Amino acid sequence: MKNTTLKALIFDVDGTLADTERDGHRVAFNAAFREYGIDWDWDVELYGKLLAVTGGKERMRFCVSNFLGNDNLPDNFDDLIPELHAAKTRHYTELLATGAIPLRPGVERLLHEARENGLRLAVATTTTPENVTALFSHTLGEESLGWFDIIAAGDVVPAKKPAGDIYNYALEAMGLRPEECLAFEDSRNGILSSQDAGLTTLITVNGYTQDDDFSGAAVVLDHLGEPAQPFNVLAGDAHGHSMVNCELLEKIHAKNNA
Ligand code: XBP
Ligand code: MG
Repeated sequence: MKNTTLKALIFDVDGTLADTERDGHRVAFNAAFREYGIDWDWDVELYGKLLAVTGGKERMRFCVSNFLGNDNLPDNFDDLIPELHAAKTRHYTELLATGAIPLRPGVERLLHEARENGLRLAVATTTTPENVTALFSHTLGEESLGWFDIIAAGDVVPAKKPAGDIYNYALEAMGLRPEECLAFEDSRNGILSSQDAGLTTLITVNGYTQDDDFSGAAVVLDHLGEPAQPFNVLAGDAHGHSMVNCELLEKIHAKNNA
């Protein structure tokens, strides 16, 4: 057995810590389109297809090239994207401030438990840093931002998920090796990214990602579970547990580093 101890947990944000895509990001994109007089309304189904590309600015370009074309768009649409995306971020963070998007089951419990057990915490996400700050501030309180060694987010790396760059960035910032950490993800692009960085990965699926290919995941669950709300195991080995706690994480880590 390799001489490794579990030292840190690295979390994706969108879809993993909170179900933000359908009723958060999508709604904020549409509000920004309206604000700029752009005749787009991304419905739930189309947005699911657009999630193939991570990053909001990249997603808008993908929509032009693969779905809605540029017939009804202003001539300077590509130049407008950064401004439009800033408006989307404003709408999104305002929405979070209303408390509209809660954390997923088991997230707050696990974060507290991990801290009590001396595990370090980090975030690795493609979303804009302000969005992460807003989510934590409006769910766990502002002091929770200090719980994380590093919040690696957005354009801080040139290549977003599925590239492993954002996880490598977080690992480097923490001075840790991948085998000392576990990653938490919800999507195909997410696990491709975490695996590219060499991380053992736990998956909690959501409505948009339940049919994704999670080959190589340590375990695939519907959520992290609570004492009164056990998770369902969709694939992999949950070692007989019904919620994700530090004991289960140690078992998963040991098995995947044997
Ligand atoms: C999340 C994303 C993000 C959000 C939108 O992916 O792809 O782009 O959808 O946020 P992951 P921005 O959960 O894999 O990190 O508009 O700020 O990019
Ligand atoms: Mg995600």
